[in-house]
Amino acid sequence: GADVDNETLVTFPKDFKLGAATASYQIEGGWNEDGKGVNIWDTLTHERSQLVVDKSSGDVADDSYHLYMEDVQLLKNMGAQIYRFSISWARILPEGHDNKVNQAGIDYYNKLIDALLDNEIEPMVTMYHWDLPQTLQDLGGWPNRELAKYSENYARVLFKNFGDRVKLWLTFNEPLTFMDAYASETGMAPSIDTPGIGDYLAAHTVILAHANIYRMYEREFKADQQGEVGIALNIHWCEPVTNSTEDVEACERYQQFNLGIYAHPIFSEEGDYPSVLKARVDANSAAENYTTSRLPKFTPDEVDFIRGTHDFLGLNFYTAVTGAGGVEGEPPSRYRDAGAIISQDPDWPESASSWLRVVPWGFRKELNWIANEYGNPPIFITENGFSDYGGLNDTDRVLYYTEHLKEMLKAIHIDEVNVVGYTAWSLVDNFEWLRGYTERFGIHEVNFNDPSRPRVPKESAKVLTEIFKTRRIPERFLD
Ligand code: PNW
Repeated sequence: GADVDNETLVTFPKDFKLGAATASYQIEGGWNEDGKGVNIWDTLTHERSQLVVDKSSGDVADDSYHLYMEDVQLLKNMGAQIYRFSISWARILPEGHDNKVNQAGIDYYNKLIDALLDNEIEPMVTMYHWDLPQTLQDLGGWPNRELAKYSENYARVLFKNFGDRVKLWLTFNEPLTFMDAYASETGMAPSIDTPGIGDYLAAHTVILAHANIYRMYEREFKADQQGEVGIALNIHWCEPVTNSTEDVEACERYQQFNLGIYAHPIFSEEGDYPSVLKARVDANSAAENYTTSRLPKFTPDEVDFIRGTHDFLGLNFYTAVTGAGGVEGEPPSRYRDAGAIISQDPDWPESASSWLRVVPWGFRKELNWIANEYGNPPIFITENGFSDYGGLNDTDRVLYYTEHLKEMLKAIHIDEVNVVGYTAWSLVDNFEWLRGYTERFGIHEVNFNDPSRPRVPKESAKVLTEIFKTRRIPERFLD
């Protein structure tokens, strides 16, 4: 590692970008206003509301469709340099296809982008944060490969309309999470129960879609617009339960099955799915009497086309798991295919979310794993955050942020991992998917019973403001 002084170690590099993140369905509301089409989260919350713990929806959410200037003001108050938000596909293309563009949707995002730039806040746009137009779900959703083409057509509309001002793009948010929407009938939208098959098909289409979008930008826009295109991937650090070869290899497989499934085709030098993924799914498929492997394959031309389609890697990091060698889970399933027994250490501090325990040192380890595996690409931390049940005095969240930022700074300064930016999840309390409004990730509190949806800074917003403005970790949070 590099030799660094104590002051440097707690200071953000000069060009490092700091800000906050949200997603369209979680904050916008305006679900049927001004020509927006229906998406799969509208459908799930309206027709299968029992899947959402408090039976709520994003029909109004934070009402950011009307109150976006308040969000911009919060960012401005914090001294944020960057705002990561997503675009609602069905607000731009109500029927999913590019034959009909909804001008009101274009106008909305133009107003938001212009307001951000007026306040010197850089927009970072996620093209897809889980809200697929229902018309495309009716064609099968992500397991249908045609969506790789439709995604490219949607992205072209975004580049044409916003690319003059938006220079940072993420094609997809957390494909790992939404592939699982095809692996259970009680999961996220569209909540379809085809484990070990539909989930791999969805992943396959999304990787092709990402590559199509990246290559189309290169061909049609890059020379002119000079932007950068990445993808936001999520992963938990996996800590082996013992240092036995079995447990260490189980965690390595966990990384390859959960991060490598997307990152290896795009970011590795050789491209394609990780060899361990192909070998295990092919072998399990044969043992389960399938004639064809449940994992679709890329042709050699596709491997070449996909490899290298990145300007940076977006990383959503929240927590860690423990991993042990062994096979668990029903056949067929991705969990069984991975052959790792995953748990969490009960000593790690909890949050309001069942899956999220606080393991800041896992962040540094994960960053190092990625840097080693993929040749130290620029990494932008697109999400990192903590859930509680609400309240302004969020000391656990303050600790979460300061500890994670300290670990990230060690990765940057000591380990020389190329981390270039960070957006906290989330700017405001919002619709937390199947957890509705019961779990809160916001650094600003929102009262969802008040029609004017007032936003109030929590203690965490105040500490992050201090960090954004001083560009270092305050003395009182150092050990
Ligand atoms: C991410 N898990 O989702 C999403 O990108 C956000 O929209 C979401 O609000 C945020 O993290 C908090 O949940 C995740 O179960 C959902 O491991 C679930 C998991 C991870 C991330």
